[in-house]
Amino acid sequence: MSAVLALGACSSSSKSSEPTKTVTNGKITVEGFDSLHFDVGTIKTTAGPLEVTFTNKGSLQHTFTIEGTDLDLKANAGKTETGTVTLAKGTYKYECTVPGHAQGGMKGEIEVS
Ligand SMILES: [Cu+2]
Repeated sequence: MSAVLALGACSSSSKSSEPTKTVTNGKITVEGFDSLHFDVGTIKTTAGPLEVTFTNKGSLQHTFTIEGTDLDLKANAGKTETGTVTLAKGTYKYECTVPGHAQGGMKGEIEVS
């Protein structure tokens, strides 16, 4: 539990401690974990369609949801969901919408240039 709390404390800034991934060929894969993090913190891409493949590596339900878009991938334990969203230039926030998960660290940003 203390590890989860520490993660939450770190993520009070807009930057997550998770790595940055740059999209190639309009596709990205994201993994979600029960420790309440994704395997990516910042996603960099260019305007246009983005295909997201989200795999839930945990035993809880997780989602990969981009605010302000209709991309809302809900994956049950061990499942993979794929969806495509068209993004305009700007910065978007994404998170897991299961209550408490974003606060625990399941969130990040997409920078579209
Ligand atoms: Cu979650």
